[in-house]
Parts: sequence; C-alpha cells; structure tokens
Amino acid sequence: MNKSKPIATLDRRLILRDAVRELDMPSRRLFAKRAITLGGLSMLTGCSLSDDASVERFLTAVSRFNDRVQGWLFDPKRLAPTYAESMITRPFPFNAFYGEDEVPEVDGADFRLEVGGMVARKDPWTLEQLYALPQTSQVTRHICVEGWSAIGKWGGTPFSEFLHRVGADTSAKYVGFRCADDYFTSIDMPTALHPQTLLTFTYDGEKLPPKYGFPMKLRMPTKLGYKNPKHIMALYVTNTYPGGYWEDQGYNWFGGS
Ligand SMILES: Nc1nc2c(c(=O)[nH]1)N[C@H]1C(S)=C(S)[C@@H](COP(=O)(O)O)O[C@H]1N2
Ligand SMILES: [Mo]
Repeated sequence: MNKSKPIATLDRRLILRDAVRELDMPSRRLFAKRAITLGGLSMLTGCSLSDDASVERFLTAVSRFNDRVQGWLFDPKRLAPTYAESMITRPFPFNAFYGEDEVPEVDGADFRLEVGGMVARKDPWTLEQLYALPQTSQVTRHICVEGWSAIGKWGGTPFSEFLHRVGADTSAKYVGFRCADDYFTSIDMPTALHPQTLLTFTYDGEKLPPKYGFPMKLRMPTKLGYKNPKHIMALYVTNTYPGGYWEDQGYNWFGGS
C-alpha cells in the first residue's frame, strides 16, 4: 500500500469502480467462460478473506488490479470460508441504494415468486411452497465493494435444488433477478449451481426481516454484496445478458472481484 495515501482516506467506491472497469475490459472473453469469484480473486491477491485485516488487504489489492488478471485461473468448485456462529457480526449492517426507512414492504400472504425463461415449470411459488423445500444454513462473510464486510447466518434452500425443481435449462448462461425495490441483477450459471449459493428465507434463524430482504435473498458467499439480490420477486433463466442495477453503472458483472 502507498503509505503517503492511505486507502481509508480515499473514496473506495470510486477506486473500486475504476478497478473493476479495468478488470472487466482486457479480459472480457476470459471472464465470459470463467467467472471471477471471491475465492479466485483471493488466490490472485494472496489474501485469505478470513478476517477483517485480510479483507482490508484484499480490497486494497483489488483496487490496484489491472490486466495482471489475464493469467487468472478459476476453480468453480472452490468454497468460500464458513465461520462459527460466535463470529457473527452483531448487528449485521444494512445496505441498499436507499436508506433503511425506504425498505420495501412485501406482503408474504399474497406473495408469489415468478419463475420464467428457460425453465420447464413456470408456476409461481407461494412462500409456503418455498419453505417446504429442503433447508440448510451457513455462516459466511458478506463483502461489500464499498469497503466493509460482515459475517452473517443465512438459511434457505440450495439454489441448484430450486433450479432442478423448476426444470431449469442449466446449459443456459444466466439467471436474472427482479426485486421489489427496482433492483435487479444477474449471475452466471456456474455460480447459480455453486453448492454454497442459497435461496435464503431466514437470517440468524429468524424469518428474513424486511431490511435484509424479505421475502428472500439470494446469498452467494463467492460474490460481492451487490450481486446478492434482496426482495426477489421474479427470476428467470436466459441466454440474453440481463445486466444489473450496479452492473449497468460500471460495476464488474461477475462481481466476485
Ligand atoms: N433488492 C436489493 N438487493 C440488494 C441491494 C439493494 O439495494 N436492493 N443492495 C446490495 C448491496 S450493495 C449489498 S452490500 C447487500 C446488503 O445486504 P444487507 O442489507 O443484508 O447487508 O444487498 C445487496 N442486494
Ligand atoms: Mo454492497
């Protein structure tokens, strides 16, 4: 790190936005085949992402990225670290593109998850049906591109399980998400099928509170925070690049960066 210009005093969001732009361009073709994940990037930067200091070093290294990344190798089976429940960050931070007083209120009783695109079964899902899917939970670190990270516990169903139930064409390239607050994002199919990618309905053992994304959040510990959509209303499988709220403003689409 450049000692005369400590990173903490710089606008991290802008630095990272520039960095991910650079990241995105020279290697786009490579990324199209091999999605960047946090695990992969941590290998490249030599940071373990297991504690606050290493996440800090990682974000600094990512902010200095350039086309070095062309030599990148990504292992889609790599797992993100998991943590003991005693390490959960309390209170877990809230973040969105608006303040906490504007969190969307979704009525669970009326709610139906829309499923579309390249899937065999497009019937909408009630919350009761979703809660009846096999459930698991994991304690993982959420890393926001704005320069903070926090450990939380999310519970839900493996997203791969859900995709199989709806008869998704898993040879398709993308899964796109639309949210109750006009947020949207999309992920690559290998990440959708990653064993740690969960469609979550609980936070810390309780029904997902509105601020953390009721009725559901897609939780991917291998991706940066902004790739993890809250308040999911609709999802669809597609070969047409769907973009995303931040992605369309210049953030790296793979968001594992
Ligand atoms: N629907 C929706 N999902 C979203 C966002 C948002 O503004 N709207 N913000 C993203 C960002 S940048 C982060 S860091 C996390 C924050 O999740 P949290 O409030 O549970 O910490 O949600 C992500 N998913
Ligand atoms: Mo974020």
